[in-house]
Amino acid sequence: MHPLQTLWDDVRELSLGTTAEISRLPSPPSPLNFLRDFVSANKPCLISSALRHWPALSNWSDDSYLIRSLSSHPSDDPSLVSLHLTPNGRADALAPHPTDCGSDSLCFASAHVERVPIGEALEMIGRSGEGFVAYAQQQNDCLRSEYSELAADCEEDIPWATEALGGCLPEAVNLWIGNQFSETSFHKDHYENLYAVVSGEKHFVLLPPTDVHRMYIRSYPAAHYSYSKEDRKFTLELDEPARDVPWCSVNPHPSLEVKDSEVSQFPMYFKGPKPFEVTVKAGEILYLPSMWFHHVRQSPDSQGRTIAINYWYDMQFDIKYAYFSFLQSMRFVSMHNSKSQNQAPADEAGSNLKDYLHINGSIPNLIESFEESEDF
Ligand SMILES: O=C(O)CCC(=O)C(=O)O
Repeated sequence: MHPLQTLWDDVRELSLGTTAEISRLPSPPSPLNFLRDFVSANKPCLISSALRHWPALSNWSDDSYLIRSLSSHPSDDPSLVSLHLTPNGRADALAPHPTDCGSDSLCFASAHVERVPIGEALEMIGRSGEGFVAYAQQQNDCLRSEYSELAADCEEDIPWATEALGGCLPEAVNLWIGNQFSETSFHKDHYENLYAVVSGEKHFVLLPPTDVHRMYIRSYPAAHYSYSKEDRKFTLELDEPARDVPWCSVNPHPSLEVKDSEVSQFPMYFKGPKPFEVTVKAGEILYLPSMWFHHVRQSPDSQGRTIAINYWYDMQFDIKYAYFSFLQSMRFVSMHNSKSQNQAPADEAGSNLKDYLHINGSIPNLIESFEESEDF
């Protein structure tokens, strides 16, 4: 067996479990248990009955409450919230390259972002699917800035997590308001994430940092959508100056038409150990450990909406971080000249599993190269 496959199996057998399930706790853990069993082990868990006391759980299903609260800004201007618009609900995700139309090259596409009053944002989210998809979110501590008038309806931190993580308040607290049309592509963050769902459900697919090679991280040219309200049209343009973004190539939910081709392009993902899957319901918190890869979809509540808050705490840049970074910096270059687009040769992290993993009987000749890889 290839050493990488041994690693994937070992972490499951020794720590994470061999099913696609993560640990479930019926109520919040003590800080000590949380630190010992989950943070130190870099292991996710789902905590039920975690937000019972939050007024947000009842208040935020009422649009007029949200609009009233966010219009009572101390200045005369109503506060504006960041609304991310895309043609298909996939922001910060791979999309067909805007100019290289003849091939199947891809780019990394960011959303068109507008700052609008909350009433308009809610209306646009409700109309998602009519030629655009709207997702109210901004990963810049937006609960404590754009939505500060709502902050009293939840907690400024998750107390048992704050204590376990060293006593400092979260670095950022972000609010996400969307529905089933928006999804978040596979990526990882350098934060300990306490992800609290207020309404609707979030569906996570998770992979541990040890499985980094299964994500086929490659460099893609950065691009951004612009949306014209008059024409109701999106255009996708490459960023200027040009820059590349290293991003995960795998979509865990390919449509039936492309499934076979995705499986053959990304066999280490589709044929390796099952990823962990968890649905987080209103009132629950997911502990998503630092450096874990996550892909997120959502289902709305009866009002047609999904609302969540993530608390990003500083992670420890400790020995685990050093090991994970080292692992990510290992690039495997096949001797066979596998054809792969958008990719520097050193990035050919197993576009063809047979080239270097023991799946079909033998491990052919390999060159293993250790190269600096960009953070993402
Ligand atoms: O809820 C989402 O759409 C994405 C959440 C996420 O990526 C995060 O909390 O890091």
